[in-house]
Amino acid sequence: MNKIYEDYYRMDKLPTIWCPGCGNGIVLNGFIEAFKNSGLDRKNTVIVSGIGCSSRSALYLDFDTIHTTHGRAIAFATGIKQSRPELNVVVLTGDGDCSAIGGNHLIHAARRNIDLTVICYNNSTYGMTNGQYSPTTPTGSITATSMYGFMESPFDLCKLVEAAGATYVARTTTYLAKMIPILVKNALLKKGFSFVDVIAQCPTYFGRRNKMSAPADMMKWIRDNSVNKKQAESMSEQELAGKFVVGEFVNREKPELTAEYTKLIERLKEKAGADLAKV
Ligand SMILES: Cc1ncc(C[n+]2csc(CCOP(=O)(O)OP(=O)(O)O)c2C)c(N)n1
Repeated sequence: MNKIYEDYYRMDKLPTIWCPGCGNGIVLNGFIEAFKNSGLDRKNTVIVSGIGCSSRSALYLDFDTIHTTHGRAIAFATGIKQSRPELNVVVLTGDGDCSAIGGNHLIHAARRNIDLTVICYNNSTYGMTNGQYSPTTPTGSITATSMYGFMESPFDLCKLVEAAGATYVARTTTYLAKMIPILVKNALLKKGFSFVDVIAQCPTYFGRRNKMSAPADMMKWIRDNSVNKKQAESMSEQELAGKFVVGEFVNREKPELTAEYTKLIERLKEKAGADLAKV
């Protein structure tokens, strides 16, 4: 194993539970590379995850980590950041974890613009529980809970968090693995709510049901259905249906919640001091 990864993995926890050909390792290695390049201090960083195959990532990382309950990773992360604003708080989560059961935490964390970095391992399914559909499952997909094809429309998580107020929003895929460390590093260094959606393959529970049982078939499917932000601008809504638009969508400045809260505390302390001086 490459030395950079060895430094960041809890080697005694390997091998992972992930199936051969799963995309999660690509996302996690991308995070490690991003973290190393960011210059952030591991000692001031907390990794938070929920429940799911992807959420197992927290267990494998040699950081201060907290593996919480399904859907509540962002809620725990919000509490950690509010009480210790000096920490870098990173959430590693699945599409089910952060946009189904945890969907409300996701939109409100983005609305509050609290300084978290959320990385969504978006494999379009509930991998850990054997492949039920999730809010990001493409329309028409066969899953354990849509045997005749998924009839609903998926969330575009990037558009969702952008509309809710996030300050950094980007998407890439495991096929475009080299983009992961670049976008995640930007997200880590951004003050505010940052979200990186990484489209990943689940050959075992999604691919097998959708005529892509080989991991390489899923990677080709991801490649063939990805369009970059620039190309997407000249495509119609119909042409974009079922496509993964990749790129950096939002990088803006807005007041960040914990910084504003700290300022309020300072103001109130000053006021209390001034009031006391009058007595
Ligand atoms: C409150 C609660 N509801 C349901 C579950 C069962 N459960 C465990 S993981 C999971 C879905 C995981 O899907 P996702 O977050 O997309 O992660 P993946 O396994 O695909 O990486 C579910 C429904 C649970 N553990 N707790």
